[in-house]
Amino acid sequence: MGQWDRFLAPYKQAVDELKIKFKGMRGQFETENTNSPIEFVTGRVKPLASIYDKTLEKGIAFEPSEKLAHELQDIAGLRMMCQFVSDIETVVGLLRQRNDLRIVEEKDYISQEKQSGYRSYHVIVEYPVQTINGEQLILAEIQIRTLAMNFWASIEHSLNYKYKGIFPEEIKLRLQRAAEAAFQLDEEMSKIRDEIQEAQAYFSEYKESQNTHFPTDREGEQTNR
Ligand code: 0O2
Ligand code: 0O2
Repeated sequence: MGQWDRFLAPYKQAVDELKIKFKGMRGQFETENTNSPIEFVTGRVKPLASIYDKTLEKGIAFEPSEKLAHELQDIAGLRMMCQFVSDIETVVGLLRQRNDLRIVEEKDYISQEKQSGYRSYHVIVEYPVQTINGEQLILAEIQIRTLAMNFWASIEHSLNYKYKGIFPEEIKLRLQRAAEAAFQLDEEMSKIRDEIQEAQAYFSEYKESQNTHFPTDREGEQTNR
């Protein structure tokens, strides 16, 4: 096993474990028939090429080290997507009350969006991973954002690759305007939140009732006789 594989292994474990735990939170809301503030969860270990780019940016050596682990807080990255802006606060509250991780920093790019137009709430956590060599504390970055913020960020991220971070002025302006439009969409949706959630609860009840009316295999056999 290479030294990078060995270095990144606990990060992979942290991402896998946290992804299961956060998806579990969504499941718990569903079991209780309560609208979940979490729509979906994704996670990734930062690819080596991106780690390399970040080390160049930060002027640190590209080698597995304590310094790298300390300076790059998003080698383990989780993303939690929400339907409504107010869900983000609920999710952050849920994170604050967990005792399997420790929050080391919070960055609010929602009330203070980035110059690019980027909006998201970032929580940096320290998460203990159990390994065969004992416990290892891993830093992970959890990005919490609405579906609209996520849509904007993924589009902008792809364009960033194309233009290598140097956008033509017109594209930059359009992206800033698109970010505002996405935020307007979030605001409008928030205003009819109760209406939307009532409809969603009605729809999931309807789906459940449809499921319970499907004949089981055994019933199917009987009716075919
Ligand atoms: P389902 O049944 O599709 O909802 P892995 O491939 O093992 O690393 P995972 O979770 O499969 O892990 O992949 P990833 O990329 O971390 O997470 C993707 C999950 O996010 C998938 O769900 C996607 O369906 C879900 N997803 C992506 N975009 C959206 C979206 O716009 N809305 C919703 N509701 N879900 C989205 P799952 O967990 O595979 O299950
Ligand atoms: P990737 O490919 O997502 O991993 P840092 O640069 O991390 O040491 P900083 O600047 O305080 O320190 O980090 P920040 O801005 O809190 O978080 C960085 C991450 O947030 C980025 O990771 C992106 O995922 C996301 N992000 C921040 N600004 C933007 C933006 O303008 N557009 C988009 N699409 N995403 C953004 P990486 O490593 O840059 O990229």
